[in-house]
Amino acid sequence: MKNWKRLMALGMSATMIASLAGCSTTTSTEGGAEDAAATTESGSGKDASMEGTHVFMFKSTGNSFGDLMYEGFSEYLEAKGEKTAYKSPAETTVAAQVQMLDELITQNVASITISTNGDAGYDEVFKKAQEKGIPIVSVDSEANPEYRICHTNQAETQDIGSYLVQAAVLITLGVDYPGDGKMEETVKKELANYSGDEVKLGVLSASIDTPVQNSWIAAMEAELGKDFYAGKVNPELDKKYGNDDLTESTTQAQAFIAENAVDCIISPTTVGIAAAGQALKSANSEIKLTGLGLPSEMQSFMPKTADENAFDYVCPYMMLWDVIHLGAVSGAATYAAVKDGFDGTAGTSFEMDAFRDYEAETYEAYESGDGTAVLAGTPFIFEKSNMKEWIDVL
Ligand code: RAM
Repeated sequence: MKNWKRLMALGMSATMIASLAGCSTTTSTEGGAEDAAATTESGSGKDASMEGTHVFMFKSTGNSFGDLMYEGFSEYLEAKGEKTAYKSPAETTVAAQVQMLDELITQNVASITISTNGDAGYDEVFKKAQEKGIPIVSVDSEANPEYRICHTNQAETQDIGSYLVQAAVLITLGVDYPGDGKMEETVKKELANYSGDEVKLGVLSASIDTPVQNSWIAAMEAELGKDFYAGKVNPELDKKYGNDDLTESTTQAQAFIAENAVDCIISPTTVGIAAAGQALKSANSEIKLTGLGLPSEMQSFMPKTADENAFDYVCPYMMLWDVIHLGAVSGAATYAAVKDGFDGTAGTSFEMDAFRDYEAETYEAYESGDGTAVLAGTPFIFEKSNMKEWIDVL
């Protein structure tokens, strides 16, 4: 029996919780396809033409986060009788994605749903897609607003940035997860009584160009600008980049350990946080860790039962959202663009069918940066009381 109440962290709706807890069929292909042409296709097998196929492209292969999004994307679209394919380059670079996109567009795919590796460098290939009438929807990491129908946002950017900083400060001060909706007030109270050395936070990110991580880092910096941090927490983040590669992220985590200049590392990437967890644990470091992680990948670095001392572990608590549902929402946006004339203009909407335990829902596009987005969910906390039940789910 799941502890539903415990899962209500950070305002997650009951429907979403039920759905996430109910989806135990995760088939993460962990590190699965390492080769450059890594592909998973539904439909009639390897030699099938890509024409008419809905392509899902993640930043690179070998990342369970991308695999889980594709799981939701393909499940949603296949239920509608559509053909899907998972295509990601081996390298987490703009150039590698652009080359792959170019080939797919030539093959007349039906749509492209993408998590990008950068803000710039896609114009030419996206223009080619537009000219051929192939819609582009982005998810997780934004595509250029000029060419996308809309972005599928996992959760409010500022919320993610604020919660990550608040968690890192509380963890540094040795304070357990204070409970739903209580993070900011607890940080204020704890810092008001704090007279120790200035807290210094580090960030282990993906690539220096990744739009989504950079937007979260900007949100963290905005959070650190709030009055109650002044003089207590250093407003500058010490940033390092592991390129969403396990080896490079480990090297960067080891650099944090060697320099010993930060109290807590925030890693807003599932690859980075897992690499840092292992590096900090192996080194028996006093530096603590939080960020965005998958419970299955973080189980060795986090407490798993309520009676444990969270601070015996490298990462006392962390957060994420329903990755599978996020992929499904991007699939629904793409489907609406191809079949129902959804053009992503602010104020326009599409209907998403019921998905697993989520009921049918209408998503309305809103202004986001220079383009528009739909909002898929909210972040929630994984901590000692709920970790165990999530390890098999995400
Ligand atoms: C990683 C990716 C992705 C990010 C998640 C949290 O797997 O970098 O972009 O959203 O982590």
